[in-house]
This record gives sequence, C-alpha cells and structure tokens, in this order.
Amino acid sequence: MSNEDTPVNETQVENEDRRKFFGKTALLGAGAVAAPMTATMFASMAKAQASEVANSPVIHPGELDEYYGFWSGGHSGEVRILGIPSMRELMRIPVFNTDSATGWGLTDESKRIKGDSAHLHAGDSHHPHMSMQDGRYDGKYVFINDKANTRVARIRCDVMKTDKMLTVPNVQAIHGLRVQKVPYTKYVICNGEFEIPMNNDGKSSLEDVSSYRSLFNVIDAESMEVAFQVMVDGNLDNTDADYDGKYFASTCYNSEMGMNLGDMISSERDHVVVFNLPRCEAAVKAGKFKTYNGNSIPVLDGRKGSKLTRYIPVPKSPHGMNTSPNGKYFVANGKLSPTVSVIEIAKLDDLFNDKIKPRDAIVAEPELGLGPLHTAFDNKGYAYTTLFLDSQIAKWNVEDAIAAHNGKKVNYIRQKLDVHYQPGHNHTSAGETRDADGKWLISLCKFSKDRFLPVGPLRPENDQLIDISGDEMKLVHDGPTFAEPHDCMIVHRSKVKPKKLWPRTDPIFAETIAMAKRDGVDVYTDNKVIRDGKKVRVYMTSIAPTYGMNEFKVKLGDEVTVVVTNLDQVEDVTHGFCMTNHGVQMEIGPQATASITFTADKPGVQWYYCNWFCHALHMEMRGRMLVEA
Ligand code: K7E
Ligand code: CUA
Repeated sequence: MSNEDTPVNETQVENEDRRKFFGKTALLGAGAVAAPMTATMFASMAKAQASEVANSPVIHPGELDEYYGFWSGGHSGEVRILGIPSMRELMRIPVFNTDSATGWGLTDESKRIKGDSAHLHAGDSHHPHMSMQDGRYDGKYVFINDKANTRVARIRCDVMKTDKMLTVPNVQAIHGLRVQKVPYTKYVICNGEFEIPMNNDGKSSLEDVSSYRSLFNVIDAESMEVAFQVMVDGNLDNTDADYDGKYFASTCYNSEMGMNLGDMISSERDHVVVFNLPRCEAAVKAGKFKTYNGNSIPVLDGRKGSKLTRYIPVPKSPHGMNTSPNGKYFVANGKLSPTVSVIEIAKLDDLFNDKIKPRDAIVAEPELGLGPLHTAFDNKGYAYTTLFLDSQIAKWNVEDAIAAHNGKKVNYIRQKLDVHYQPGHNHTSAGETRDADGKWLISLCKFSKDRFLPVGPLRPENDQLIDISGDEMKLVHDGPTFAEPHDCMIVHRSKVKPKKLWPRTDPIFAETIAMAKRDGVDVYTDNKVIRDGKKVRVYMTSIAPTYGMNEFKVKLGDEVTVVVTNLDQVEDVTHGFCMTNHGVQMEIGPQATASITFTADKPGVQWYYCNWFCHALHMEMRGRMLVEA
C-alpha cells in the first residue's frame, strides 16, 4: 500500500495549500513532468513499483510520512519523534534531561513541572506509550518512565512538551511501563524493578533482605498521582494490559530474591504475575491496604496466595511482556530460555477462580532461538520476536504455535531475518493497539558495529526498518541513533493533531501569567521592571526582530526573573532568550510566555540575545542588562 492510498489528514492538506501559496514555480515544475503521463501509464508504473517493494520507505523531499514514531532516548533522558517510514528525526522532546536549546530544566515553567525532582538533570527513559480509547491511540498523551530516578512523565501531544512528572514513592527504578487500553487510559501501569526494604528508612540492613519488595504501580493518567501499588514476590520487569480492562501482566524475575547475579538466576522458573484490576480496586475501596514510608499511598498485598494476583510459572528470567492486538494472548519473552510463553487471556477468569492451575493458562511455549526479548504483532496472526543473542527477528504464527503445543506436527516459524546487531525491543506499526496494520516493523539494535562510518570508540545504535507487508520480512533501512532507544511506538498520523501556535491560556505557563497579573503586568502589552526587595522581575514582549525592552538595570546580587512573551502570530517563528555568561537560555514559541530566573552575580553590562533564528535581523535582536555594583 502506498501513501497515496491513505486519506490525507488536515495537516497535509494545509501543507499542500501552503506549498501552492509559496511555490508556484515548484507547482509548474511538477505539472510539466506530470502532463505527458496518462492515467494508464501511472497505473502500470505504480503496479511495477508495488511488485518490487510492497511498502516503499522512500519519502521524497517535501512529502510527509505516514506515521509518527515516538522513540525513547534511553539514558539521554529524552523522547524523540521520527517520521516513519523515512526514519527522519523530526523533534526531540526533553523530559528527564536538561536541554539548552529549549531551556527544559532551566526555565521556571519546566522546574514547576519537574516538581520535587527539579534539581535532577539526568534520567534513563525506556518505554514511551500513548494513551488510548477502546484499545486505539487517542493522540492525547505519551507516558515515559525514568529508571534512573524512579519517575514517570507525561508528554502532551498537542504541543509535544512534557507537562507532568512524578517521582513514584515506595519503589526504586521504574522500568516496564504501559497504559490501560480499555475502556480508556484511566491508569498508567509501571513496575518498580529493584526490590528495596519496606520501609526504606535507613534502619534496614544489607544482610537481612526479608523486608525487601518490588511493587507494581498504578498511576492515575489525568492527575498523575499514584492510585495504588501492589506488593509482589520477585522483581518486576516489563508489563502490558489486556483489551478487556481487567488484567495487567508483568514479567517477574529473581523469584529467589537474590542480591547478586548467581543467586538471581539460580532457580529454573520465574513468573508472570497477573493483576486483577477489579479486585485491586475493590480492595482499595474496602481499605484492605497498608501504607509505608510515611506517605498515604495504598499498598495492596499481592504476594503469592493473594486473591489480587496469580503467579504463572515460566522459564527463568523472562523479560518482555506483549499483548497480541486481537486481545487473546499475553506473550512473555524468555530471555535466558529460547522460548516465549503464550498465556491465553480467556483462561484467566478460571485461574482467578481456582478452576485451573497456573500453568494451564499457558497455551504455547514455542522455541524461537537464543535470547528472545520482545515480541511485536501484525494483523494477520503473526508475531515477531527479537532474538538478542542470535541477532535475528523470528516471524512465527501464533495459532500454529498453539497447535504444535497440542501435539500437532506444524512448523510455526515462518522466517528468521538477520538484524544488525543484538536487537532489544521491536515494534510494529500500531502493533500494541487494535489498529495493528502489519506494514512496518522496527528493530532497535543495541550495536551497529560496521554498519556506519566509524565515529570513535562510542558507536551509534542501529534502528532498522523492516517491511512486513508481504510474506517475507524485508530490511529496508538502517537508522543510526544515539543512546539508547529501548522502545518505540508507531502511531498513524491521523491520530495526532499538534497545534501550530500556543494558546494564550495554556496551563504550562498559566502560573507565570498569574504572577504577572499580581505584579499588575499585562504580558501581551507591557514591558516593565518590577522590584520586590532583592527580587527583580523583568517583563518583556518579543516580536521579530526585537524585544519590547532594549535595556534594563539591576543591582549586583539581585535574583532576576526574565519573563518573555512571544507576540508573533506566525507559525514556526520561535524566539529565544539567552543572557550571556549566565547559563540562561530558553525557547519562547509563538504566542507563548516563558520565564527563567538567575542571580545577577557579575557587575557591568551583559548582552542578552535571541538564539532561535526568527528573522533576517535575528542577529540584531538583542539588548543590555546593566548590573550596578
Ligand atoms: Cu528490553 Cu528497558 Cu524494555 Cu531495554 S527494556 S531492551
Ligand atoms: Cu527572535 Cu531570533
């Protein structure tokens, strides 16, 4: 299927209008080429191309991609947006990192959003996942975990900026993260991976680990507060949700509760822990929980024997957890075992009512190759599993694997494709939703080795694009990326409707505007300096290529807050504010207000300037601050 077959969305239509408006000559050029071609010629040409490659990764200059890809930036702490299938990087969204281009982590607005972790400038993001309605992406939010500092953040997709951040109490190292798919994303679910003493108040020891626990976290997606937590046996790793709004499942390793590698992998079996959401909610309502570490978060006891959970034994140290888009199966990936374990979700009611044994919920355990880490799905009954050690992706048929498990002689493996090299996650287009379309597969390879020009001892990773629309997987693109996309997701462009200008009422800077009001300042018209003891607030407008204020004076040692409002109404005209020699930089998008606070600790004249290109006279967009000694 080519891009022409898919309905164009608003953005594209507007873009085409714009092209007509701006580029009459370009249009004439295209017309000149197209004119001598008849419709039949077009059709036969398209047919010839279609037989060659079912799915073209080529997006010509000026054309738009069919999908948005949201990529975790791993220990860079950010999220990246790629166009799929071109694999072009479209944007970076700073989340847990600090970013000098946008001022994320430096501005007053971003510090308010980061809240209690505003002083942290590092992070380790793994799992970006979009909110859903009835098992389909809704284009509203992307959630992402920070393993390094035990946080969960939310990105607003209308502006593609982080708007909430939460440090999760009672746990350490948030790893696996997904969203409730059905009926809608009421909850974000995530695993606290590292077991820690309950309470972790310094009174525990390194020897007695009997109070160490790992918790499953259920976070309210709107308020971004923890709704409740569930204590388990073992270490939780990855997680996913069903399509009924009832069960969540997490892989769980180290059932031995070992504190070193040898002990962690000593037993032959670990578990998939299944959480029963209605029972958990009822237990919270009935007050059947404890609290820890002096906070009021309900912690339910979901250890072995609890009514709230079931422990399904699987081969030791499972890793990825993936729900098939037909809603039938949870697939737990073996990692140390060459198998994946297929759990039939329809059997979970019986399991929770003790009508069957835990292992009876497993309907297949196909052997796929060495190091299965994560599985993705298409819409034709096939699954695609990364084999970390074999550096391959195995394509297999789920129903055939179940038949083989029942003793039938069938080959469930369809193909193994070499990838380069050592893949971790993979992801299919819309493959974690009901809209799985079987067009594209991304393999996030941890090593690139010889695939690109050498760039020193540190190498990029390799995100490979694979066409899965035909019978065979075809590798079509190598994409170097910086550290370290653990996971990604691919969203059809029709689901995402980003704004072009900021609404003046946006909550991200509402507090800044409220502060201006308290100072008697209208940020859209006034250019004013307000002195409040040792605190000075400087309000200025900006419109290309000038600031509303060319100079202001403060005293040595003052705490200065500069508030800039961008009055430009033109799409893509972003201004910057940089105060030289102060580490002060920020972005002010069209119609936005942004602020940044620093200490005026150097006497004399300091120039400030606009550092986002905005106009032919952008270089001249500057002014002076005099710091009086
Ligand atoms: Cu496999 Cu953090 Cu999802 Cu990395 S995790 S690969
Ligand atoms: Cu304003 Cu550059």
